[in-house]
Amino acid sequence: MAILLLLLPLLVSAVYGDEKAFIGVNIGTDLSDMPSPTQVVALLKAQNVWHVRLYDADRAMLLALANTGIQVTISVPNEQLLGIGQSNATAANWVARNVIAHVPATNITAIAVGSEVLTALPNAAPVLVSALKLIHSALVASNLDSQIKVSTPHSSSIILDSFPPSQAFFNRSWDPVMVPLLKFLQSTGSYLMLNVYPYYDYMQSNGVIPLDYALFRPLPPNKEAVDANTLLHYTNVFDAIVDAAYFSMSYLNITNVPIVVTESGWPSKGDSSEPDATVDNANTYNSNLIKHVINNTGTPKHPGIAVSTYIYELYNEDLRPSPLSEKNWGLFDANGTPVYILHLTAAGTVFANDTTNQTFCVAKDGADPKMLQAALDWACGPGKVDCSPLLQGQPCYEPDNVVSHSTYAFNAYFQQMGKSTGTCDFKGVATISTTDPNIDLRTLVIGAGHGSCIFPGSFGKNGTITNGTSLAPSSNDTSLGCPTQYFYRSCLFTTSVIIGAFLMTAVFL
Ligand SMILES: *[C@@H]1O[C@H](CO)[C@@H](O)[C@H](O)[C@H]1NC(C)=O
Ligand SMILES: *[C@@H]1O[C@H](CO)[C@@H](O)[C@H](O)[C@H]1NC(C)=O
Ligand SMILES: *[C@@H]1O[C@H](CO)[C@@H](O)[C@H](O)[C@H]1NC(C)=O
Ligand SMILES: *[C@@H]1O[C@H](CO)[C@@H](O)[C@H](O)[C@H]1NC(C)=O
Ligand SMILES: *[C@@H]1O[C@H](CO)[C@@H](O)[C@H](O)[C@H]1NC(C)=O
Ligand SMILES: *[C@@H]1O[C@H](CO)[C@@H](O)[C@H](O)[C@H]1NC(C)=O
Ligand SMILES: *[C@@H]1O[C@H](CO)[C@@H](O)[C@H](O)[C@H]1NC(C)=O
Ligand SMILES: *[C@@H]1O[C@H](CO)[C@@H](O)[C@H](O)[C@H]1NC(C)=O
Ligand SMILES: *[C@@H]1O[C@H](CO)[C@@H](O)[C@H](O)[C@H]1NC(C)=O
Ligand SMILES: CC(=O)N[C@H]1CO[C@H](CO)[C@@H](O)[C@@H]1O
Repeated sequence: MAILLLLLPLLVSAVYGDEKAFIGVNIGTDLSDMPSPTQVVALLKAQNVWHVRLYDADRAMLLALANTGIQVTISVPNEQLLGIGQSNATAANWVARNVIAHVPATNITAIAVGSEVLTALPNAAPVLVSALKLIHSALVASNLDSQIKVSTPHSSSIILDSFPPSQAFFNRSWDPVMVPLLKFLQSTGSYLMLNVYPYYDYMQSNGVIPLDYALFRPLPPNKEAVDANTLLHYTNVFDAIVDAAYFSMSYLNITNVPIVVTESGWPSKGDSSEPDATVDNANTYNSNLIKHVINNTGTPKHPGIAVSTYIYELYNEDLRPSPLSEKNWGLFDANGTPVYILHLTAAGTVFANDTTNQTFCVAKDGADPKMLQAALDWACGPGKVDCSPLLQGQPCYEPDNVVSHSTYAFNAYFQQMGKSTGTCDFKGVATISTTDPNIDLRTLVIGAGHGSCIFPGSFGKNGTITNGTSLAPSSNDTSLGCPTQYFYRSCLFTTSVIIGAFLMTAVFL
């Protein structure tokens, strides 16, 4: 028995493979100003997102995703399910139009047939498995079945008694669908698609589920949930739900179907009845979720087994119906501006860059222009900031005033010095700000006709974070010569002043 138990994890990992878990995003399109497919793809690339799920098979979107390396899950919308489930020809047609027309240029890797059909459209449940099978046989006919998986996303509410996870089971009313469905997934090497929303579990628990447990925050040991049957410790709701799904499958004797979480997220805003839909909570949930998934942590039942997850969702969808939270699940607004900056220091591979503690250095309000000028000259000279974007005709020349130019230079210096303590002072004329000066200034003047002045460490129009490396000193040159052409007005420093500049360093910084 002991040997069997020890072997089990090995068997599972042999069946599941040693795939690395990935993070993807869902792309809902209920926006009044939906970005164009090329803009969407630009954002995905800038943010290092290589896996997306569409809620349909929009032609323009699939064309924009062609030759990008992005892997795409497309969907059969619920409205089309009845037709497809009842007619081989309709299913074959759907595959011809939405799949065969796009592969291999567009890397379609899965088809989600319907969305939460058992709970959202129970009338279509009798044809669900048939729809999956007909789509699959159309793929087989085109020899695409090994590269494109067919499945259907479920709401986790079909799992009953989900704590402790070891006692969970699928609502038995759905056995006539779930049993053949799981056999289909098993025989085709596909996976169970599951939508996991600790937010709703937390909301509906009336205080039984601690917020920290839903947000993957550390719990005191006495608050950790322990499954009395398995003695497995659960440190977060997400794992408990995924394990409940594994146990529900094994209850039906299915032990080798992996799980992909097709939706998970947290809203950043809600109405008065949704006090925990906040930017902080959304950021904490999604940041922790991403770290958890990418680390291949797996779950207590299947540690190390990939549970790839698609974040819900890329954009805030302002056209979604009430409550307010429905419109606020997105990571970005329609302009591609992040709703919040994820804390991903360790993850690093998705969502571009860590901007934890995003801070900027700006000219102080009401600072003496002469002091600003002196500090600007210092930054562009001894401070080694590349001030060339401030030259006439260059992107950051406008607005041509000392406040704007010194803000650019102060911020560049601050970013280049790794924002270390004391590097945003400049004799008291600079101050740290949490507001992106690029966004502030752009709405005022920068961008009018120039458009591309992007401050180091700030967001570009794409919502991408600029590297800042181009602003680093380009060489080690210690001569501290006076690169006059970079100066806002003129080089105030003569050689004798350079020595003074070194002394001033201590005062300025
Ligand atoms: C598509 O994605 C799969 C991973 O599922 C990868 O193995 C394959 O190389 C990709 N194909 C193309 C054309 O990029
Ligand atoms: C359905 O169509 C596929 C081709 O798309 C074909 O291989 C299969 O035999 C058809 N099945 C039925 C039941 O007609
Ligand atoms: C199980 O599913 C049936 C059919 O949808 C539903 O009527 C019933 O309320 C569900 N049971 C529970 C406990 O949710
Ligand atoms: C699962 O397997 C057990 C033991 O083989 C059997 O008794 C049980 O009926 C099976 N359950 C299902 C749903 O197939
Ligand atoms: C990452 O995985 C290792 C085990 O593989 C685990 O010890 C560690 O706690 C995980 N880290 C996070 C942040 O989940
Ligand atoms: C963010 O700021 C906090 C408080 O100042 C600090 O403890 C933390 O280390 C910072 N994180 C990063 C990544 O700089
Ligand atoms: C968006 O970003 C790409 C590269 O990341 C850049 O080439 C392009 O110019 C940017 N577009 C705008 C409008 O900033
Ligand atoms: C950031 O700079 C490094 C080094 O110059 C470069 O390799 C990388 O591609 C840049 N990243 C972006 C997003 O521009
Ligand atoms: C800067 O100078 C140091 C010491 O002379 C040298 O090791 C380093 O490679 C130089 N860096 C660059 C970017 O030239
Ligand atoms: C935390 C993090 O991933 N920072 C990265 C931001 O991007 C720069 C340039 O690509 C990297 O050097 C940092 O490591």
